[in-house]
Amino acid sequence: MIDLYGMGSPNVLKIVLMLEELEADYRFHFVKVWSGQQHEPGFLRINPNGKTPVIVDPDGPGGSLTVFESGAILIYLAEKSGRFLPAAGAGRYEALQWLMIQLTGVGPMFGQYVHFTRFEPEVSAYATARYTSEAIRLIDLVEQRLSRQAFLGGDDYGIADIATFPWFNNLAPMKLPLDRPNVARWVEAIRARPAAGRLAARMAELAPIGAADMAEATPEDRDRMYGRGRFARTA
Ligand SMILES: N[C@@H](CCC(=O)N[C@@H](CS)C(=O)NCC(=O)O)C(=O)O
Repeated sequence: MIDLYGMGSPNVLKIVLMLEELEADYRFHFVKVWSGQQHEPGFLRINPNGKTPVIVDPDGPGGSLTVFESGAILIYLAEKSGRFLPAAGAGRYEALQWLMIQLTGVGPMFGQYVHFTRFEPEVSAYATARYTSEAIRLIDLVEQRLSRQAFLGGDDYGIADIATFPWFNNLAPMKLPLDRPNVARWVEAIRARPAAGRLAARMAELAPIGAADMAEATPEDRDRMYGRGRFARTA
């Protein structure tokens, strides 16, 4: 059975969706990131970067395998199962480049957008405008891609879609534009998948645990998460 260490964020939910698509046997271990559990020695042994998600697969190549970074985990699970990523050829790189757009663009930029519009809206009008523009630019990029292809990776649903869906499934609560017809068609197609139904059930379980972790965070916990106060570094 695979052990998944995570919380309720899109980076973790993409792994939940993948495991559900694979109908894999897995156990979810909630990591209280607001309380700082990701900085404890036991967690740092499985991810020195101190972030979720991490998986531990007892049935990896040559024995137990630990994988961190959501993109690496998706590629590992796709290669192990032989599903959701072409094994070779141009289609593999087409899918991987759209996976990279999620990992380097959608994830970090939407993350900053949420930080400056929801968590710390009053600190910087410049940052708010910058990340709002970048989030909308990325939505338009995905819209353009999906106007030509059924799925992000190409003709078939795969790990680029699985990685990107958890952010795009949340455009309404993030107050980002919903009037992109191809994005809307693609989101609905993924929502209709049985694995996405199981993901939604898992999200409903995780939401109150995550909300309680956040509510219990001390001012010091928040400073550590945001790298400010006594955690601020200077170059
Ligand atoms: N590039 C990493 C990002 C991981 C990441 O930012 N994880 C967040 C949750 S979405 C986390 O664990 N944050 C805790 C922290 O930053 O201390 C991935 O794709 O796995």
